[in-house]
Amino acid sequence: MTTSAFTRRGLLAAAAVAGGAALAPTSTWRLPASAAAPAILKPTPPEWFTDFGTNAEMLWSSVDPRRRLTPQSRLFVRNHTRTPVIDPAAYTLRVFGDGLATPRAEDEALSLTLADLRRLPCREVVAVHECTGNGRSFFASQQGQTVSGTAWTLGAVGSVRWSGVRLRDVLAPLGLAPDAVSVQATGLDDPFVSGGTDYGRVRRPFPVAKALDDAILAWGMNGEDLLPDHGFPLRLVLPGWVGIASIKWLGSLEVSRTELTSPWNTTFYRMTGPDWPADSPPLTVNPVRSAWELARDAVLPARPVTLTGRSWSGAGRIRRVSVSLDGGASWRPAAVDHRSHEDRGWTQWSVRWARPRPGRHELLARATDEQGRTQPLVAAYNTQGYFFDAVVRHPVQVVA
Ligand SMILES: Nc1nc2c(c(=O)[nH]1)N[C@H]1C(S)=C(S)[C@@H](COP(=O)(O)O)O[C@H]1N2
Ligand SMILES: [Mo]
Repeated sequence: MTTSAFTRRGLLAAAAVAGGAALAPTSTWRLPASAAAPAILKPTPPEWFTDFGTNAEMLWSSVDPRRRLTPQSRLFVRNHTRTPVIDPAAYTLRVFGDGLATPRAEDEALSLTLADLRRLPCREVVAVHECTGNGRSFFASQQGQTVSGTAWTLGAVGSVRWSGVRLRDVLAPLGLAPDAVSVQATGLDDPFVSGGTDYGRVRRPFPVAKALDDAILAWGMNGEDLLPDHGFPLRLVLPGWVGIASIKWLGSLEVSRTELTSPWNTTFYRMTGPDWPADSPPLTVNPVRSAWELARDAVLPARPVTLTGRSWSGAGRIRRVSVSLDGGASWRPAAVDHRSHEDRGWTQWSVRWARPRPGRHELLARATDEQGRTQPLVAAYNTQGYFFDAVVRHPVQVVA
């Protein structure tokens, strides 16, 4: 990466925008929001999604087993407020902080346009994208525990091909202070207000080490521009990490020589409750999970059938998957599709059920990743219901 990726003209233009940015409220970047505007703009029909208002969950029963990547139209949406509509021509990414080689205050942030970013080498990354709270409803239904937050089953996840630029290629021409440690990403969506508290704009810090490793600033998914709901025109992607780390509608990046914090790494998205220390760290790498490509309580005919599902881990590849067709009494290995080992997407698997007998059955799938992490049988309780990684009991009905 060389500084020539930012042309002199681009930098001058950026400097001009930076000068004006302090005067221009972010609302100039957006169409007028009406109070009646929906929180999610893409269609979320009931055959593809469970509607949670500001959030929408992908239905595993709608997943096409022949398709490895999740189409953008089918991907879950998790909004703290509502999807903003941003004019890409007026959009800039503001970069500031004392962790830059030449420190910049917020009001003198460097502003990068999409054209500036598109001059850098384009990168594509296939990776699982998943909400920290995926599977949360099973704390109640499977473990009898009360937790707060959206009652997802297992569909707050997808596997997609991101396209954009590496964050390290964006930072290289700016240079970092030798002791830069933290980067805070802030979204352009409305401030998040909950329980009478205004938490400000959705934002979360992450280590410079992750920024320089595999962080991406993405404008595309599966070869299309991002949809507004998924962060158009630009979002951060921290592969393998909890969904909240991948800030949508990325408005600014602050690079700092001190550890930055936000409610999204202190109050939210860390483990809280009686079993956790008060200083439990912010959640980062996603755990191991598995899902069957079936509706819960799916009705199956009593004849031989091949069942399919997927397993994934934030820490790397899936090494093996065990399945049980009898509620956990006996286990067998699933047939794992090893083509999925070429990238950071999820792993598809299948199992032949030779003699399904009429009645109710529970299907279980349990994966192990290449770090040796195996899904537990009970997930660790925490009040906000994060990281439900236990084996999920999936009921089906076989009819004669
Ligand atoms: N600006 C902003 N970024 C955000 C959020 C948000 O509400 N606002 N939600 C986060 C959470 S909790 C998740 S799980 C993912 C969801 O991304 P998606 O809606 O594109 O699937 O975005 C993250 N980034
Ligand atoms: Mo999330």
